[in-house]
Amino acid sequence: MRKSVGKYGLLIGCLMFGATYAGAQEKSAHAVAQDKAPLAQIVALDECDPTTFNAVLRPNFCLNVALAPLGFATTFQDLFTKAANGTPDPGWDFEPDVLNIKKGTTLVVVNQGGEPHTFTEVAKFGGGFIPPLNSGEEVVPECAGGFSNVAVAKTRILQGSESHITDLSKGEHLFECCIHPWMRTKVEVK
Ligand SMILES: [Cu+2]
Repeated sequence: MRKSVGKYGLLIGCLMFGATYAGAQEKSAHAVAQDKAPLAQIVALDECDPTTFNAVLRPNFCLNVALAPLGFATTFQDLFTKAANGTPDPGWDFEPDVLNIKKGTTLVVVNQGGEPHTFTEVAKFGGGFIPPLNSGEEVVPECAGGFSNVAVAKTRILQGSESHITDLSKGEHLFECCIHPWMRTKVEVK
């Protein structure tokens, strides 16, 4: 009996998650439509496993959006192991990877992952400020110093929040996460 209650609980949990997720999607699409300036959205994603991340970092560092009980999560140790092997976890991602926009468009960067990210403009893609996650790449100057560097801290996007980037000049702009530097997006402004 107890077991079947657990199963139903999980099922209801999934249905509720689906409804909340759909609601959030609808709301952000609505907000985009309402704004007069053209907007383009980039989504930050990750699949952090709350149990292992929070044990190492702090309680509630990784919020459970990855459905860890169903296996859709990467442990803290696995994230580092994959990066060290040169095959960083593809669940940590900015979507889309390439974006073409017209000048005057506002970029809306939404963190739908479970942990903080940065959306930091760099001259050249490279490593972030946590060397074991860099797959051997050098730390890029724009990420150096981590959050003790105000310029880096300003580009941080917490879970469930969004950042707006305006006034991008014509040409190519490269953005990466200074924590998980394989999260990369190229924005072409025409
Ligand atoms: Cu990140």
